[in-house]
Amino acid sequence: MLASNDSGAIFRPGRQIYPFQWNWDSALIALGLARIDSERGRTEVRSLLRGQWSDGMVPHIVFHGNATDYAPGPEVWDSAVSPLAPKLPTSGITQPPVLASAVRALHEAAPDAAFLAEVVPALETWHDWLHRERADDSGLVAIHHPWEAADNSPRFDRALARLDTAGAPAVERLDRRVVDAAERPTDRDYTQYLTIVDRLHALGYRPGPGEAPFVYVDLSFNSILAVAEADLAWLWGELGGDGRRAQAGGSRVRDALAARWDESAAAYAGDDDATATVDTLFPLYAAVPSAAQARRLWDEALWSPARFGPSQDAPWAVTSTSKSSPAYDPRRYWRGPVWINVNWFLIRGLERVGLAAEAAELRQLTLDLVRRSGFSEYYDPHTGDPLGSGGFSWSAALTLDLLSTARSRPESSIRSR
Ligand code: 9WN
Repeated sequence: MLASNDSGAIFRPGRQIYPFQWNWDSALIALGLARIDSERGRTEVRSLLRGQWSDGMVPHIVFHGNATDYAPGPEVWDSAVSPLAPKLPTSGITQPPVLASAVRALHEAAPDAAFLAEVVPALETWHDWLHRERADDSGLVAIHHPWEAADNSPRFDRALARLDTAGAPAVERLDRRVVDAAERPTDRDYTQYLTIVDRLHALGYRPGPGEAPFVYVDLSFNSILAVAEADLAWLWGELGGDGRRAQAGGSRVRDALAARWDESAAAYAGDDDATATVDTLFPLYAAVPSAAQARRLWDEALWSPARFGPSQDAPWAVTSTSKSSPAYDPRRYWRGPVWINVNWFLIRGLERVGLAAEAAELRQLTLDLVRRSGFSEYYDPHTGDPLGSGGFSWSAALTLDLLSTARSRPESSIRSR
């Protein structure tokens, strides 16, 4: 399936809807390929970095070709408006920085010092850019568009409602030609997304202090950054270089995430505490919770039938929004469905905090879901139905990663099964 999405230089994220290269899709695909085809994984990383801006930002989409079946396309983004943009057209925003973790996985599977020398400095400038351009007072970094994290997640509703969308650009919905409208963001969502793009474009994609039309401190983005900084410091160690900035950056983010622990919710407080989305569990990925907090997060939130875990009427987990939230919408994109990448992040977090049996349970459920419904973009938690784009690359690549890490479990645990 992955081979059918492969142009040789980039993997398209899905058989449908997405014809270009997306940032965290490519990183997760490269990570999943690490043990299978590390050379192809390295090509994916190189292709993505061709889109890096001169100030360090690695954009959320790199438009390698001229496909016309995606909106908003390169002409809307018009990255040439900024002198910082590369020649290759790109979007003007970024996405969760998984890439350093992918490069570490590639290096662990098949060491290649020349490749590290080529890409590690680029990762350093991207992470440094995030702390510089997106700094928040608390030590975390902010996102400037819902597309930098999880599009229509209810956690962004309140911040988006504050936008003035008068004079918004016309919305073009090519996605709904191939996917049921009920599984995608609404036109109102798209009006807000395009309003932000329009404003950011007018500011050359580099808003000054107080100018960004949308600012949100996303826990998923920051948790991914915390892990990526630690991985980058490790990569500098392999290279014999100086990983001190990365190490310190990662620790700062982890400490600031730890301060968001909410004792009454057994989860972390997001920017909008009225919404309960899976974002509030993400610091688990960065092993932020203490042993006692991790236990409560699993029992009372992640695996709770009333919240994110499997229940009688919705046996597939983890839901992207809590089932007890009024915003829960089980088929609409990031407002309820199960995503394979979310499960993968949480499995890795459970392993990191030592909840091995719980990690194995979620891994098994995730593998059962793809066995039942194939490699889809997301899934209905009630029926397990595949939703969104079919033939979804990161769902396949992360399945490879889950399978290969299951195989490398200690002998004793394999024998005792
Ligand atoms: C907008 C490619 C991307 C993912 C995002 C996902 C979705 C795009 C869209 O698809 O976003 O960037 O058109 O909906 O939300 O996480 O990277 O798979």
